[in-house]
Amino acid sequence: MKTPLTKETLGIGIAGTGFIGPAHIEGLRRNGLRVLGLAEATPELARQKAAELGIPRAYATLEDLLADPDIHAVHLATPNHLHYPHAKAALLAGKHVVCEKPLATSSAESAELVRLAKELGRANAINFNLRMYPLVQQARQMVQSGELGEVFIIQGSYLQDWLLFPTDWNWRLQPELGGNLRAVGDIGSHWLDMVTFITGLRVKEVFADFKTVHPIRKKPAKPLETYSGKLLQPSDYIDQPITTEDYASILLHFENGVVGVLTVAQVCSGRKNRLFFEINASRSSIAWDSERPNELWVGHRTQPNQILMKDPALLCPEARAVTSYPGGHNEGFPDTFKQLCAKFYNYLLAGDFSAPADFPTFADGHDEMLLCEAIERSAKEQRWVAVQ
Ligand code: NAI
Ligand code: SOE
Repeated sequence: MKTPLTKETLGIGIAGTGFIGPAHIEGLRRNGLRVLGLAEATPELARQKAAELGIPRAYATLEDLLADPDIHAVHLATPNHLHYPHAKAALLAGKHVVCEKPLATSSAESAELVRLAKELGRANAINFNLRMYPLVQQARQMVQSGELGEVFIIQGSYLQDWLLFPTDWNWRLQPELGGNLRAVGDIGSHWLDMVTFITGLRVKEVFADFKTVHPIRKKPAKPLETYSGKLLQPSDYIDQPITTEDYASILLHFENGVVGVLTVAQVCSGRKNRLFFEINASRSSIAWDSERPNELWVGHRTQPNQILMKDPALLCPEARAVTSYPGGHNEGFPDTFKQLCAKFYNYLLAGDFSAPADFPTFADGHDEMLLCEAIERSAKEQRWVAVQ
């Protein structure tokens, strides 16, 4: 009989340590979990990053990482086009997998990963980490307990400014690396996952309108990590035609006759990384802004509106479970990684993968792919498209 894994014996590997890989590492370490090794784009970079991040093993390739029997779980924080081949290889090597979003670049691929994980009995998560904000969990409880009444409208936006200038560049702008959808796949996916998580309502059909504000961008001659473009000089750029959307507005029909609208854009000066949702229901409304994540607005018609500040003493048990600090001690983006890692590894170490997961799984990643494909088709054909 195999000895069950414990926190002490569990070894974790990570592929990709650019912008977000280190947030995974930090989230793992804050849970007392052991990050044993990493793989990078090249063996030299792996050695350099392992030294910088204090990780004992640097592998020459992902295959080497997967061949290490001391590694039981793998985090994939690589560019989007690598998620499917790497997740598949990791599952086939018997590893549990936490994959960055999007899960794949097509629903055929994401469906295969869901099937493989199930057949091979491996724990799996997609990093829709924003679910783990305490006040997002609180919003879910408020909607699903019926406290707000019957939901009518779900609206909001996800806006950023880091791709505002035509000289702003990242691999996400290249469909062969980032996928056919850009703003929608990169950040709209977080919003869609969040509102479906909060309300429990699936999107039935969509009508999308896209715009590419910069049909030609200036691409730097050498690759760069996310958000590091601001450090470049305006020399050594080449003209690159852009086929993916800088902006999208999407009309949404949810189950139960609930309607909604989402706007996403990566060219909105001053909006650094602002996910905003508002849910209007028959008794009250709620709204939340990821740039002020410790405040939940509650709107009323017949009494003054309220701001609920994050304070575990005032939160429901689900929200309290993802809160590490008392009221007034603000929690933010890195804490969502800590909380997602806590939930995933508690589940993994408990060992019963038939139990329902309390974190986003590959199945959620697959749902998101189906939704994104409907959005892409709708924008192309300029009509309502049903989500498969
Ligand atoms: P990045 O470009 O900053 O980092 C990617 C890293 O992957 C780089 O270090 C690169 O050298 C490495 N890499 C490339 N090819 C590799 C290979 N074959 N094997 C191993 N490593 C390889 O990109 P960033 O922003 O960190 O994004 C990575 C992924 O994380 C994306 O899928 C993105 O959508 C997702 N992401 C999710 C966030 C969230 O909040 N959930 C936040 C930021 C990114
Ligand atoms: C870049 O747009 C990005 O880092 C996304 O890739 C993340 O998923 C989001 O959390 C923040 O913005």
